[in-house]
Amino acid sequence: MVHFVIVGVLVIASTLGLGLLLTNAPILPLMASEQAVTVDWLFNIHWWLIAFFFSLITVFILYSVFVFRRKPGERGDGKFVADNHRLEAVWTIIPIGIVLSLAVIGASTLADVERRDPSALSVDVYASQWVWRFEYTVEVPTEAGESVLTAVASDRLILPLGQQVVLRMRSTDVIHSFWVPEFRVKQDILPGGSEFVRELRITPTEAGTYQVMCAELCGQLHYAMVAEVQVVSAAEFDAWLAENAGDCNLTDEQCGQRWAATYGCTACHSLTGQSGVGPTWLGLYNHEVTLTDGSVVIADLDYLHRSIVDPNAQVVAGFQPGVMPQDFAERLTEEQIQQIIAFIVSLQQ
Ligand code: HEC
Ligand SMILES: [Cu+2]
Repeated sequence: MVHFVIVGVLVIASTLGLGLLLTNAPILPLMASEQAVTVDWLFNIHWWLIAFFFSLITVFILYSVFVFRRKPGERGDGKFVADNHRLEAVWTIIPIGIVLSLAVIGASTLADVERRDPSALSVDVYASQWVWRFEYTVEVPTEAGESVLTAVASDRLILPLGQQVVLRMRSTDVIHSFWVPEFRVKQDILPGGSEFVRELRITPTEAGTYQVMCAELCGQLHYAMVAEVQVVSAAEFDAWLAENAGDCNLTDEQCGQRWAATYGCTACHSLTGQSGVGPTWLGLYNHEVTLTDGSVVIADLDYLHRSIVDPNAQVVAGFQPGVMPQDFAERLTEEQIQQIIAFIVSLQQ
């Protein structure tokens, strides 16, 4: 009997020590969303269960090894116990209870993380090998007093503090996965066109700069599929959106430069002469380009236009078809395409 009391006390003490150590260890990154609070709460429940079972097993083993070791002069084997139905019932019922409780807690946590706020801000997310693109829909008032919807594209994800955002995510090629560790939640993004949208809800609670990374192995440059996430105040967010919405009032070249950045072109195309995922744009215009079939063409305005709206029609030698996103014909207006071309033309050596 006294053995059970000692073992019980040791198990409790070890569980408390280990549990406090694990739940307070600086293992997880900053908690930066409402959803993270729920996720970390569930995570801590698991730490406590782990601490308890680890203690239960190790304390029993170590206690037996030391206290019940064979002493000098002792002989024979230990007692053989078989068919202890009471013990078997206990070790069946307790784990079932734990597993069922975890199922209930898990389901309620999931419901909490997916809770919908009807006024959530909607952002379209396009994942491609190996860039992220984010599109906001903004209502812009017209001179006639009405308003039209325009899209604001960005290669960074800008989010307002304290408001729920629903990310509506599509992949243009293979499976990707949206993951910002500080927000805790993660969602796979599947190809299948605009009919196949995956949603993820996040309510940022800490202003700051984070990084979204792709959490699904998606090809050669998977590791480089990252983008900046900025959580700013609601006022800063509105100002940023207003600044980027509406018409571009700059020269064609400057507007083109802006679209090339916000639509993620420059993530793959360098302006400095170095090849990246795609060929450099420096000195491209009116120069010879060798294609994969060995033919040589001049990169005139027609060629540039075709390369943007139908990238697989003529593939540059040394590069893979299907790497450049195929949806720019739908995502960009003809005016934006012309402005990007004006920008490419301006990049002479
Ligand atoms: C994920 C990487 C990626 C992104 C993003 C991307 N491209 Fe490309 N692009 C490529 C690759 C790879 C090629 C070469 C293969 C081919 O011709 O399709 C290419 C080829 C081109 C070419 C022909 C270049 C040459 O040397 O002949 C043009 C022009 C071009 N892209 C424009 C754009 C524009 C404009 C955007 C943004 C609206 C863009 N690309 C976004 C990867 C990308
Ligand atoms: Cu990816």
